[in-house]
This record gives sequence, C-alpha cells and structure tokens, in this order.
Amino acid sequence: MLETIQQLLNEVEAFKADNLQQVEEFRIKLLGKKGSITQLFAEFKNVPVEQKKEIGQKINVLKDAVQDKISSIKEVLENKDEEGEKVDITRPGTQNEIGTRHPISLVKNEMISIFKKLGFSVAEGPEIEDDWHVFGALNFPPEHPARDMQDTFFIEKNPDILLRTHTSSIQVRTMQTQKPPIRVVCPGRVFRNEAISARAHCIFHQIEGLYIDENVSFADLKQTLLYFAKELFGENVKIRLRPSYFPFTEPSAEMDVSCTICGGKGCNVCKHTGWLEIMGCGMVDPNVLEACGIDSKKYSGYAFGMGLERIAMLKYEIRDLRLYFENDVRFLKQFKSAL
Ligand code: 2NL
Repeated sequence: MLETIQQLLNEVEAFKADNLQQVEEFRIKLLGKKGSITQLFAEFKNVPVEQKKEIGQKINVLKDAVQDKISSIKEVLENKDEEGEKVDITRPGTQNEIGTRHPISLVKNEMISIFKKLGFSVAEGPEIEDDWHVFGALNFPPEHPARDMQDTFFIEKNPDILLRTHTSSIQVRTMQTQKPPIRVVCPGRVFRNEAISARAHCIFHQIEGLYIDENVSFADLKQTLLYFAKELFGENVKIRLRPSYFPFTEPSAEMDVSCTICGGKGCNVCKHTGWLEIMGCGMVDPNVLEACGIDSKKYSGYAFGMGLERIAMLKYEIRDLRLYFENDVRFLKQFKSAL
C-alpha cells in the first residue's frame, strides 16, 4: 500500500494539463467514486492496527497534494489570482521606476572621465581628518582664519580631529604614499560651519586635481584647464586666469569661463560681466611638497580645485543649492545621463 501511495504522489507531482477537462479527468481518476484515493480509503479498514497511523497520514498527504495541484492548475487556466478574481492577462504590468543619478554625481563622473583621458587616476580619502592633513601640510599658518571654530567643524573633545574643509587632504595623503610622477583627481564631500542659504551649505562637494613631475610648468596647468573647460562646456568656451592667493599654491590663480548662459554677451547669471568663476588653481607651494616628503628641487607641480555644486548649477541651470539636499524626486528625475 505504501508503494501505491508513493507512486500516486509521483504521478500527482508530474501532472500537467492544457485545459480544464484534463483537470476534471485527473480529479475523477483519483478522487471520484472509483478513484484511486477513494479506493485507498476503502482498503484502509484492512490495514493492521500498528500501521494505521503511518498509512493514514500518508493517504491524507496524498489527498491534499491532489487538491493543491488541481486548484493551482485551475488558477492558471482560468486566469484567476489567489483570491479567485479574474485577471486580465493582456493588461500591462506595473512598471518599476528606474532611479536617476544625482546631478552632483553626474558632473563628478563627467569630470573624472575628462581627466582620465589626460592620464589622471582617482583617489579618495577620509571625511574625518586631523589638523595636519587639512591645514598643517598645506602651509596654513597657525592663526589662519580657516582654523577657527567659526569655519571648521572640530571634535569638541579633541580639536586635532575635524571634518575636512577641502579635498586637498586626499592629495596630501597621495603625496605621502606615492612617488612622482603623480596625476590624481580627488572628488569628495567637504564640511564648513556655515549658515544654510540658496548660495551656501555646510556640506558640499569638491573635486581637486594634482600633477607632480619634473619640469611641470604653469603653461601645463593652463593648457590642461583649457582642455577641461572645452570638454565640459563645449568647444567655443573661453577661459581666463586672474591672479589670486591660496596658502598651498604659489603663484595662484582663479579661472573664469565665458558665461555658459549668454556666451559672454552679459546676462543675470554672469552679472553682466560675460564671465563665470569656476575654480582656483596654482603651482604647488614648495613648502607643501617638502611637508609631504617630495623633493621640491627635483619636482614641481600644479593643483586646482572646484566646487561641484557650482558647476552643476551652471550646467543644469539650478538656482538654489538647497535643492541638492532635499532629494525631491520631481527635482532628481530631471537628470538623465549615460554616466
Ligand atoms: C578652490 C581652490 C584649490 C588646490 C585647490 C591643492 C592641493 C594640494 C596642494 C596644492 Cl595637496 N593645492 N589644491 C590648489 C589651488 C586651488 O582650490 O576654490 N576650490 C573650491
């Protein structure tokens, strides 16, 4: 009898049907008046007492299996869902919405791919840093205002630990661990103790670049930045460099591009100057090279840095910085790109 039950179970498992009639035939064959399972129940009275429990359970399992099989095949054949509701199988399914990349990530990825073509690689580093990697190694004098609590988030218990205020600390770490020639771009999140408005936020993003080798000159810097600007804003963009000051570069400059909105004619965005400031740059100060263990007599280098929020604002005409952090899908889903 156990053998018969097992055989029937295998049969049930393997059963397939193309139409409801086949299902009904299958039901009659097993559960009908003369069906195999009905017969098993009839023979059950002859089973010796000590086997009744085992065989009884097995017959019940078999019966349940048949009923489950019948209802699941019927569900499919009748196009009904689990609750027995009729399903219109020609109705389009619910679409899974595909996410979009954040505009900050888009400009970051685009910039990285431009610099990769010039042989730069990407480096990252910790957001929580020590004073030396953020200020000390970068030639900041001890009393520099950036070191003030007003501008930098310090850890109260240990003011040597702070949130990085620029991504230059990544480059400091790169110089400490790699030998020239060095060609890196360093994207990352940075923190400054500022009141939040349409034009400022306490958390924002930068990308910096560093190139160190023998005989690197300001001309190399200028040509690299011109190539970068053309790739990012188009062949017709113009650049200009204005003298500036940073503790970590000498000489230092700020770079403007011709206004991406009006093309240089003058408009609201460029405040009728025709130019937009997009980054700071310069030749790495020899003090910085030496602090990071690089021989400043043998090597020279250039560096530059820019804010990603600002570039994305210009590229996508975003008017308010706070939109970047609210993550409203109506804002986010407007940006589609291959990168
Ligand atoms: C800006 C200006 C700049 C750098 C960043 C740098 C890094 C090292 C050494 C020297 Cl390790 N310089 N970075 C240089 C000039 C300007 O950023 O306005 N950023 C948003």
